[in-house]
Amino acid sequence: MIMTNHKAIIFDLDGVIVDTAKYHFIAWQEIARQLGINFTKMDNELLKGVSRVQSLEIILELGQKSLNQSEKDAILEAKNTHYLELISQMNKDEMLPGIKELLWDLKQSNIPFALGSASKNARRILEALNIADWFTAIVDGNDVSKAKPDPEVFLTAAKRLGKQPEHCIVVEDAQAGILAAKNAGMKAIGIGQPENLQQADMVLPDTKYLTINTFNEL
Ligand code: B16
Ligand code: MG
Repeated sequence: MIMTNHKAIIFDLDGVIVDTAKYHFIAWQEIARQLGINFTKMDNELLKGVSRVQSLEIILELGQKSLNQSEKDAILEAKNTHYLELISQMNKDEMLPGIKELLWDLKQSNIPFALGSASKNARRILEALNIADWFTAIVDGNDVSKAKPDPEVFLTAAKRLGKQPEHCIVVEDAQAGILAAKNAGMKAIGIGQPENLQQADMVLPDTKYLTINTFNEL
């Protein structure tokens, strides 16, 4: 099926293109251990799509701890240094199922796509995966001041793509991201369990079910 060519796709990074959540978890768990806070894999779900600063606030709240700003800054730096060490070995084999083929198909069909991620490390990750230059635009945590569910990240991506929001389809794995897409006036495809992604226009359990034809169904 050939798709109408005015559409554009905006991809979230963690949980859609690659599973960086497992590395965030290892780095945050080490921080939590040092702070004497119990931090489980289930707690880690709360951090998906959430900024680094906000993630620390959530962990401190879980442990009912308060820190001053310079202590928080030191922790944020330590967490990111550890995270960067962990992802330094990342390569294209870590892309989630079907994603590389999908991005390639979009590229071959001249359907533009952008990244819309909360991560300040997004560009580095796309470069490690060798796909950074496939994206028409990369909008990440360095470009925006308001976190998802605010629509800023996706509206900025639409602007850089030169597309109206109603012509953009967002692919997201986090509830805050789906809400951000809807707040931007865009269509949203959720990856994961429907109960966590209720506002999505379509939910798929896994990236392997996402193909170029999926975008025609919306
Ligand atoms: P960084 P996404 C998000 O990526 C992650 O889901 C979230 O867990 C992380 O805290 C956030 O990026 C910030 O990452 O510390 O690298 O700036 O899902 O928006 O692509
Ligand atoms: Mg995500």
